[in-house]
Amino acid sequence: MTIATIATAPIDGQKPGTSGLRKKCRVFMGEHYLENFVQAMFDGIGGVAGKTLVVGGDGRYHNDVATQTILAMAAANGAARCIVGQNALLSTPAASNLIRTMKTDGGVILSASHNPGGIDEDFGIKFNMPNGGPAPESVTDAIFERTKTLEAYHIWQGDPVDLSTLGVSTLGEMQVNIIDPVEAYVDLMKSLFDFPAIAEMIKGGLRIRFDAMCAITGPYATRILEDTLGAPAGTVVHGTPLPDFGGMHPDPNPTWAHELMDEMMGADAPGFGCASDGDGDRNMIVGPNCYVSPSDSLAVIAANAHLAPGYSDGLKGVARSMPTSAAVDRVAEALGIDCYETPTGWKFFGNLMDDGRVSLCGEESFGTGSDHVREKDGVWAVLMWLNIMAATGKSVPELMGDHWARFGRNYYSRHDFEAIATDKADALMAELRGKLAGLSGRVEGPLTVAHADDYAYLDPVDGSTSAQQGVRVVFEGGARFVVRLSGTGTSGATLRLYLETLETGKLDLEPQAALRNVITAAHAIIGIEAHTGRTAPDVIT
Ligand code: VG1
Ligand code: CO
Repeated sequence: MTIATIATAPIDGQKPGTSGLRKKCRVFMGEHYLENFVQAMFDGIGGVAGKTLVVGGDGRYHNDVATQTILAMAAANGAARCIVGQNALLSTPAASNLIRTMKTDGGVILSASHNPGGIDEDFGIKFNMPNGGPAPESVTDAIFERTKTLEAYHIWQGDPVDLSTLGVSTLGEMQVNIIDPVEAYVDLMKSLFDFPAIAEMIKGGLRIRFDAMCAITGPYATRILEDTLGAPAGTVVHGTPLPDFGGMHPDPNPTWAHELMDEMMGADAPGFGCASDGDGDRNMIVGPNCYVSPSDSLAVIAANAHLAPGYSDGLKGVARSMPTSAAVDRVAEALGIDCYETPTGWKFFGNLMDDGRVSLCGEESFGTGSDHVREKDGVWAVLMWLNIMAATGKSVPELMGDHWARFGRNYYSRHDFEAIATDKADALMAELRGKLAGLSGRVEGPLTVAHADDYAYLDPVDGSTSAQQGVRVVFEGGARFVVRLSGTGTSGATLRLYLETLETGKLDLEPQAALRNVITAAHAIIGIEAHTGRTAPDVIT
């Protein structure tokens, strides 16, 4: 039972992307691979000697084994203490909460989020800072640089930790606390939302369906909706986290949460439907026959958050990622609060929240959250919607109808073209960037390009910059499209095309129909077919 220092060689390609390092599970299982990255991570954050870390993940295949490796390496690198969710489980927002409230030095979260799990699917790891949020680029760059020079790693060699039993034990000199992964999170939710009012609404007959997609939110949603708020057993479906997510693709959108969608669009639909992703930070909200786009969900929450006790003083400000629709901008304007635009990825919101500039953030990719943690939060969004429904007495379709009547409707859709050869995707982006300057004035059907650029962000808090965050083409009148390549995929490239147009008159169009001219113009300008051979997207949200 000793600390071993194991010689290793740098491994290529360990560059963390939008949300940490994501690779095929078998890559992580390769000799020294995880160990190399974890050592680079510890070194990149300035060492872990004397530090306290939170460790946990979404329960996907390899989660438990990887947790043991991380604990053994934390012990060998001199960490004072690790706080670990029982059975190595922690949703991403729950981990963020523990990192913050237990005043730790950060945490290691194991997840590939909404990507499928299993030995032949995806695995991932990321470091979160003491504020509970994902590491900024300066830190992930330092980690990446370290992976290139690493020659050895340190690991405690001894019996593994019993992850299933709550309590305190030791690994070498390091203390290990196994805690209930759900409890502190439930307390946090109780402090923000009107649980008695929601319970009353459920007692009054509101039927809820929560699809946990065999991923991490099952235990959280069951404890909150069924055990605490009194919803009947069976409200939460696919509620047990499984290593392969039961074969489901745990991405809460109409394509992958099709069972929920079928039920919600059916004759006997419950009054409220919702789903969350692999690691519990995403959400989808659906009413009976009424799909709520994530951009609209953010806007509705912005307009109504003051109805929840935790937000009764109003919002400090709001922020959305650049490709997210401007629906929330219109609400912010009406409320007289600031609205920030940031690049894709939750890490950009952290500085704004820490600086007290915003309390609500959201992305078009089914991510919504607030400054209660520093991650997006799926169960939080569900409870926020339920709180708004309880406070207003209105259904999801009524809330949407009222919202559009007041603010107009930003018709919105995202088209994903998946598994494109990386060189083709890069060539497409390079050609598009090359012609941006000449696009102004170009006419495509009824649309005329007003301006086009490659989005660059200047962080107003720390002055850091991030370039090449997505090409945007804006038409006269305000319709627009945005194109960028995904930073979270593990095979080939995924091209994301984001489409938006504002309507103040016609509020009940089918979104794809409302966006037809923008879609046609986008294809003509980008040349998606010429570059990739693709004419239609793989996933539409
Ligand atoms: C996607 C989404 C982005 C989100 C990221 C992480 O990134 O578009 O909005 O922040 O996933 O979400 P990309 O680079 O593939 O477009 V999750 O639920 O990993 O934490
Ligand atoms: Co996620």
